[in-house]
Amino acid sequence: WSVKSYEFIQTTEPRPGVGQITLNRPKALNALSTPLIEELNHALQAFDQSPTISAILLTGSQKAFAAGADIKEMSTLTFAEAYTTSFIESWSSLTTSIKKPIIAAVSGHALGGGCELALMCDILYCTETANFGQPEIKLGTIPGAGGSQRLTRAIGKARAMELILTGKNFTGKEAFEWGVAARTFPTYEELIEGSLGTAETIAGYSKVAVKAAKEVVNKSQDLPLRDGVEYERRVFHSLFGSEDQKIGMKAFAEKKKAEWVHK
Ligand code: CO8
Repeated sequence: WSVKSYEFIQTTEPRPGVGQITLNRPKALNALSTPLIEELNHALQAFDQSPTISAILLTGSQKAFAAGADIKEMSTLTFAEAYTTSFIESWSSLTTSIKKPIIAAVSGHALGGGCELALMCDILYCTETANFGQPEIKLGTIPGAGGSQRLTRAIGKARAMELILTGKNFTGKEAFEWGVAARTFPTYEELIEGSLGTAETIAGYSKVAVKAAKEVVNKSQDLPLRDGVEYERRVFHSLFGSEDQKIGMKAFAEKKKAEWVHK
C-alpha cells in the first residue's frame, strides 16, 4: 500500500498508533462519490497494513460527516449498470477487510450512505446535534449500504421502520439514547479530542488482543448466541498461545505495567 495523494480525503497520524481519515469534499458535503470511496478504501487498507497504526479514526467536517451517496452520480445509473458493476458492493469492504478498530466521529449531516458508513464502523461517537437519517425514501429508493439491516439491529424494528419509511432524521442525542452512538459530545472539537483519546487507549493495548476483541464482538451481529459464545471461547482459548496474554497476566501479578510485544 504505497503512499498516495488523495483528492477527496485527508490522512494523518495525529497520535501514536492512531491513523485519522478525514472526508474532505466540502462543496458536496462529503457526498460519497465512487472516487471518494475508492480513496477511502485505499487509505483504510494502508492503515490496516501499517505496522505503526493500531486504531483508525474516520471523520468528516463539523458541518457534514457525509450527506449520503452522490445523488448526481446515481441519477442516471441504470439497473443493468448498477447490477453488472455491483454498484456499492465495494463501499462496505471496510466491514470485511479492515481488521483494526475504526471509530466514526460524526458531526453535522450523516444521511443515507453517510449514516450507513458511520454504522459500519466499530465505535460511533457524535455531537449532540449531529443529523442522522435514511432519507432515501424521499428519492424514490431505499437504503443500499446496509442501513435497513444495521440500523434495525441497532435501534430495533419499530424505530428503524418508522425512520426508513418516513425519511425522518434523528439527532446525535437520540442516537446516543437509542444505543447507536456510544458517546456524544457538545462540540466538534470535543468530539475529535474524545475520539482520539479512545483511539489512543485502544492503540496502547496488544494488537493481538485488540484484533481478536473486534472480531468476536462483530461476530455477535452475524451468529446465533450459542454459536457466538462458542466462537468467542475458541478465540479466547487461542489467545493462551499469545505472548502478550502471558505478558499481561504476569505484569498484573507483579503489579507492573505490561510491555506488549505486539503493540
Ligand atoms: N449527493 C450529491 N450532492 C450533494 C449531496 C448528495 N448526497 N448532498 C449535498 N450535496 C451537494 C448539493 O447538491 C450542493 O451542491 P451545489 O452547491 O452544487 O448545489 C452542496 O452539496 C451543498 O448542499 P445544500 O445546498 O443542499 O446544503 P444545505 O445545507 O442547504 O442542505 C442537506 C444540506 C440537508 C444535507 C441537503 O444537501 C440534502 O438533503 N442532501 C441530500 C441528502 C440525501 O438525500 N442523502 C441520501 C442520498 S441517497 C443514498 O445515500 C443512498 C445510499 C446508498 C448506499 C451508499 C453507500 C455508502
